[in-house]
Amino acid sequence: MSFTIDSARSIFPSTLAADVVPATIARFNQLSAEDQLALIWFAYLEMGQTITIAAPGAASMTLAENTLNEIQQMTALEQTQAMCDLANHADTPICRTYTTWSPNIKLGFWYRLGQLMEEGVVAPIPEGYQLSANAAAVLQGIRGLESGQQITVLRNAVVDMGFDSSKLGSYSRVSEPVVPPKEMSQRTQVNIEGVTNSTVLEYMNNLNANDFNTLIALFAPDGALQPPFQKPVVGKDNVLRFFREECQNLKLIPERGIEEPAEDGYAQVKVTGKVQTPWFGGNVGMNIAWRFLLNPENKIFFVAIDLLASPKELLNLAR
Ligand code: 45D
Repeated sequence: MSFTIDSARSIFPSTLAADVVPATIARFNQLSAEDQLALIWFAYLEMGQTITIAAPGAASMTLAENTLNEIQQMTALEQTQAMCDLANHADTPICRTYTTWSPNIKLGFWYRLGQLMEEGVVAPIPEGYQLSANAAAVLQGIRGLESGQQITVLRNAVVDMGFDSSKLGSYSRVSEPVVPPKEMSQRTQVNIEGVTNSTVLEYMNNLNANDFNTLIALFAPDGALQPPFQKPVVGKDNVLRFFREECQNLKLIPERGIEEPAEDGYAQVKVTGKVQTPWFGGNVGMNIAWRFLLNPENKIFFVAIDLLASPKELLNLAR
């Protein structure tokens, strides 16, 4: 028996991911658009009291600028409608444009809209808006999550909005320019208790250095990467595009791991540790597991990245 991407997905099956995140998103998606916007507004304001979000890079703002200007020209009623349209996945020009954007541009767009709403330049959530009982329950659920899970819920809510990409036909994707890799002298080396596999160590170091060309050479041609709560991204070209569009300036802080042989000369390695996103820097450390399956040539056939259910999972290195 040889591994397939599908069978590779279940290596280290005892890994407990934060399923509360997709469960929360599913409940959120049942709410009316008005409730969704108000709920995110309240969640965002509350979270802002304990964790600070970094201003997005200038590039993502420029790419969303036309749409932001367009919204500012609207009447308050039209502005509210445009935001509800995004939550409703409506077929409008703005929703179509939104769908072409990478996650960081979508987040930057909402970051700016939030500021404009706070300033009263864009229609705010009405003062005294009453969430429905269901929406209040979802918000209460979000309050109980770890900060890494909270920001993942917010990110996924934002990424899901807009017109359905599968109905858009062919379109060109819009993402921030790729930053140059870090100078050799600026690079850091990870140290992972229990792990010496060179491919795994280089994976971490090259991702931390934004050196995506060196990073992608660690993958098998048919290799795949499965981001948290997503289907695998398959094939070197797609994985490289994913790195360039969604993985700039991450900070991976792997802590410990286990390596063991698998069938057919493959090897499986599980690593746990923290990841920081440039949006929140050191303020939020997400608890993460990487589950690698390496082929006999020590290339990455599969790697899954999971957001863990709890800090306790950082110590779970069982098969
Ligand atoms: O609707 O090894 C308002 C991979 C109200 C790569 C609003 C990885 C109305 C490989 C407030 C205006 C990437 C997989 C909205 C590793 C309204 C690899 C605005 C993992 C929407 C390790 C809301 C990386 C706003 C990971 C502005 C796990 C919300 C990265 C903003 C995780 C929310 C990154 C933001 C995460 C959330 C980032 C900025 C979870 C950012 C989250």
